Amino acid sequence: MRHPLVMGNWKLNGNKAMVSDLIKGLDNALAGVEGVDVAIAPPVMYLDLAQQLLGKAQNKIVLGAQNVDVNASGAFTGDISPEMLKDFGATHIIIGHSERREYHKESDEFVAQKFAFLKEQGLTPVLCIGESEAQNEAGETVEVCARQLDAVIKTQGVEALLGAVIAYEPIWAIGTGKAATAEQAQEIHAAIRAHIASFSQNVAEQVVIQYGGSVKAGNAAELFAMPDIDGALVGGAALDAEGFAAIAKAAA
Ligand code: G2H
Repeated sequence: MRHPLVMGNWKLNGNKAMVSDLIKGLDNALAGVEGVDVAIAPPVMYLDLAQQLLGKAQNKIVLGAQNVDVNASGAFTGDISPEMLKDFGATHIIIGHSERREYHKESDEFVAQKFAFLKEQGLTPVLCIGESEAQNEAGETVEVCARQLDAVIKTQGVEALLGAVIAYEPIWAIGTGKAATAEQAQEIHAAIRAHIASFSQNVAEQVVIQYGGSVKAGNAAELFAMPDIDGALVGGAALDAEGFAAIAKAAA
């Protein structure tokens, strides 16, 4: 039985006061919510503060981050290693987000290297995949997702996906307010799972596949009612404690 994961991707937002308010507010709003794993990925600058606040929280909120480098240390200006993330208690690390693929020209192969490095370091990759609007309109959605997954599967074996998280995020739905319908998302999630099952039925059944892209309290329940949607990666709506907690409750 897969356990849903609702993770907040705060992107490039926040300051010390906001991090503090949001974590405390979320902790209050999550009282009594069970049956769902909840995680947050603040900007890396605030991991220290977040770790301290989560240490005092009543509810279990997993700490994550939004990116990692492929190097452990050395002359790599501006980069952050898995060891550094571990040092601040971050365990769930988002990689391959479409914003990084687009703005930082990250390739499938580079993202797969990050995946391997996180696994090697005992961290949980949250691997984002998803198609652009043009690819969607050309009917290439499943092919694009399969290619992005295959960069990991064909170099590390399908078992590498065990314990990792996949986030299916159609790019046309990200931050646009235009979420995929629950039926559209389910169809693609099922196809992604079928692709993984073509390598291993066991891995396909176990791997958590989140949906991401304009998830909010108002559309979360219908998405989570779908058999192949195991929670969500939430951007904009994760910046409001009550709203994000409502999404987590819908997955519980
Ligand atoms: C997709 C998502 C979080 P939003 O990027 O990863 O953001 O919920 O704002 O569409």
